[in-house]
Amino acid sequence: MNTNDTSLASRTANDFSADKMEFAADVIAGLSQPRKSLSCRWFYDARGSALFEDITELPEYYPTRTETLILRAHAEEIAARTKAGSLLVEYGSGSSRKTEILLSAIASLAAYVPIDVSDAALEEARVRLAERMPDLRVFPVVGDFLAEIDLPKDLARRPRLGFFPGSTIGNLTRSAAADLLHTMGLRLGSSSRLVVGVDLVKDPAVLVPAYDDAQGVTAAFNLNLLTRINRELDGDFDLDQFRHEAIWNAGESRIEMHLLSLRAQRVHILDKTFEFGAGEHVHTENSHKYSLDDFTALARRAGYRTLDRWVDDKSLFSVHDLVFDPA
Ligand code: AVJ
Repeated sequence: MNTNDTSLASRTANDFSADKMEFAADVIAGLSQPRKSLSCRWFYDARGSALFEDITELPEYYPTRTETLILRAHAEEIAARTKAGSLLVEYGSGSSRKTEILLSAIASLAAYVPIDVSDAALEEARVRLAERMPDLRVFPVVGDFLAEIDLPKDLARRPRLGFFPGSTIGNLTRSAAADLLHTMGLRLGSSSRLVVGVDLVKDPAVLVPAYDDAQGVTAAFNLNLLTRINRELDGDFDLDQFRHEAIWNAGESRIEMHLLSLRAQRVHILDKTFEFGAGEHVHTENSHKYSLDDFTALARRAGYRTLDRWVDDKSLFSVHDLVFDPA
C-alpha cells in the first residue's frame, strides 16, 4: 500500500495565481517604502531552495551541521517524551533531511506533516521519504507557518509534536517570534511539545562569513530574489547593478542581509517604476541570534515551559524542547 498521501496534487491553478498576487502586492509594498525591503519568504522558489541547500553545506555556514549533531545526540530523549501515535508537524521543512533523525528515533509516529512555502522542496522530500521510509504517512502542506492543515479524520485528533528547526524563528523580530510561537501552541494544542532550533549570539567574525561566504553562494541566494521578480513579475532588475551585503546589527542582535544598489537606477515591475539611489539598500532578511536564557524567556512569554535545552560543545547553536502550557 502506498501510504504517502499528497495534498499537492489537489492544488488548483487558482491557488498559484493567488500566491503570485500576494508576491506582487508584497514586493510593490516593500519597494514603495522610504526604506526599501523585500520579505525573505520569497527567497524559496525552486532555485532559491536549491541554493539554500548549497548554503547548508558551506564551510562557513555552521547552523545546519551543528543542529544535526545536537539532534543526533538527543533524539532518544526527544523520542522518549513523545506520546505513541503522535503527529510530527514541521514548520519550514525544506528538504526534511534533519527530520529523518527524529523520524527514525520516534518509533510510533502516526504521520509526518511537513509545511513549507516551496512546493518543489516539499515534493522532493516526499519522494525521498517514500523511498527511505515507505511505511511513513506523509501529508505535505504548501504554505506559511500558519497554513491550514487539512488531515484525514483518523489523524486530526492525534497528539502533536511541533518541530521548528534551522533557527527559522530568527527571521522574525522578538515580539513577532513570541506571537508566532504562541499561535503555533494554540494550533498544536495544550500540552503539545515544540522542538525549536535557535542560533546563538557569537563573535561577528564567525557570524558574518556564515552569511557572506567566500564562494558567493549566499550572494547568489540573495540576488535570486531579483531574478524571481524579473521572471514572475515581469521585472527588469539588472543583477550586475546590485551587490549582496551581510551586516551584524549588534543593537538588534541580528544578521541583516541587504541588496545594495551600485548606481542610481530605475527598475520596472509589472506596471510600476521604482527609483534606486546609488548606495541605497534593500533589506531582504533578518536572522536574529539569541542567548540561551533570552530564548527561554521568550518561550515562557509565548506560553511554553522548557523541558530541556541542548547546545553543541562550542555553544554555536541550541535546540529547545518545549511544552505548551499557557497560564
Ligand atoms: C533558513 C532562515 C534559518 O537565517 O540562517 C541562510 C536563511 N539566509 N543564509 C538563516 C539564510 C542566508 C536561514 N534560515
